[in-house]
Amino acid sequence: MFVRKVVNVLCFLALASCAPSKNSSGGVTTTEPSKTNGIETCLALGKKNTNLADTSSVVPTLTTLDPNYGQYIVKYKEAKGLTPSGQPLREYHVSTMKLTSISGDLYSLQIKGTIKEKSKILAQVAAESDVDYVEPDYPIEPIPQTPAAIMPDDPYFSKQWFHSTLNSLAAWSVDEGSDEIIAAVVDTGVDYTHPDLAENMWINKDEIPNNGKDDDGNGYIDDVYGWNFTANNNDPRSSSKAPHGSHVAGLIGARGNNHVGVVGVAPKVKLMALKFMDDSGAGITSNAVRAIDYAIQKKVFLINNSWGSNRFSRTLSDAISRAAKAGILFFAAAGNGDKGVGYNIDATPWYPASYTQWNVFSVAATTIGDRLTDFSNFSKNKVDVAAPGYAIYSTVSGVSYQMMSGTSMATPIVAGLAVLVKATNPDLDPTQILNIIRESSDKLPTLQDKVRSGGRVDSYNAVMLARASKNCALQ
Ligand SMILES: [Ca+2]
Ligand SMILES: [Ca+2]
Ligand SMILES: [Ca+2]
Repeated sequence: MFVRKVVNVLCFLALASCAPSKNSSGGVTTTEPSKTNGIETCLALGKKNTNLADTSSVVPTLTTLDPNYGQYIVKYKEAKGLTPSGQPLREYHVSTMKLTSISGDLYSLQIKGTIKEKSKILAQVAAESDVDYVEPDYPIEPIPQTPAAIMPDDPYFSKQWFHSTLNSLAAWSVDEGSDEIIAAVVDTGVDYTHPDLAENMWINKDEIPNNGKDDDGNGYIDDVYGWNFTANNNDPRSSSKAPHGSHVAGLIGARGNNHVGVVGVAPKVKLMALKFMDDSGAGITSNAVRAIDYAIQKKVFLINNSWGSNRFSRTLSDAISRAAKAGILFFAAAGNGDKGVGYNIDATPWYPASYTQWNVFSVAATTIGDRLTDFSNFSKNKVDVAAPGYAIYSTVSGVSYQMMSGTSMATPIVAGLAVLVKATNPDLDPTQILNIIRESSDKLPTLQDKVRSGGRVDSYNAVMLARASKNCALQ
């Protein structure tokens, strides 16, 4: 545990050392156009000019002759009538200079060379008797979209209070997830025909459907959406009696902005349906292990595990180790305690949340008021973060939706967040992704002694930290 902690701290420090504001050229701001120039230009363009007859002259200054640009606008006092490929009126003995007509008296001047050479040329051009002024052809940037501009059209979005706690809208303005990232749902099955899940279901492209053959040679015949390990068939849908897995799947990634239902934490993702608990919700360890091994073999990004037991299993622990070796994240619910009262899993372990492999990331549940729910288990050592887990609205079997509460709901919310982080910066390694989720969580006084990070997850903080970490590779 000590080694794991030290490694994680070091990894995070490596990320934290990246200055988000530093530009990709290594911060040499004297030779690059400043970003503010572009933004000021945008603001200036948005300002209404009430004096249409304004004839105030622009006197060239040191600022407008700024030699840090490659392109300038030259305004002559009168139209020159040159063709677009026209020649400069004076020869400056610089072969890398090009003057082309914009319209009438306006010309575009491109200059290459050192700052010193460019300064000299600009001064010469500006001093020409027929030149009115010279100014940089300032770059203009689009105004960033505000979160409100991308409000999804899913009709039940407003029922999902947790998106406002997670700051989902702002997070999605950075990244919405990716169809390249696979999240395995090891649970009671996933209704892959649900209109809000169908588009985000993983499809086994190596398997030819319904030909009675195991085309990809993984031991499962016609496994297109995943596998049903309880009935040993290729239909891993959840039933209406045990819709738990479909609810979990919708929290990771119900399709967003599709005019239908709800939105998952990652509106774009690929969900793999691995059913190991039957229609009464019962399952056995060996089938959970078969499901985990299926996911490992298909190289998923993460496995969501909203289930557990108070018994340690060597077989299950070894399967988690195989996933760890393959770099697969293993999200585990902290458990719901007994009779509605959560307990410390340091004293009374709950598995798989209590396993100690680096990839086991355990999640407690919070209320709308940002407190730990009464039922949520906790641990300063074994539970990594907290996430919303009370009155959570998501997809269930059939064309249906339901409100559910539990650490089972908090866990896929964090799994969805991991998808957003990975999509924002695909170069992050799995331990860095877990560090980002912990470190970017909103620290809450009531969680300090309950979870390792002391925080409740925040999607926007997490994707911003993931984005800032992109500069790491350049240092
Ligand atoms: Ca197969
Ligand atoms: Ca087949
Ligand atoms: Ca939807």
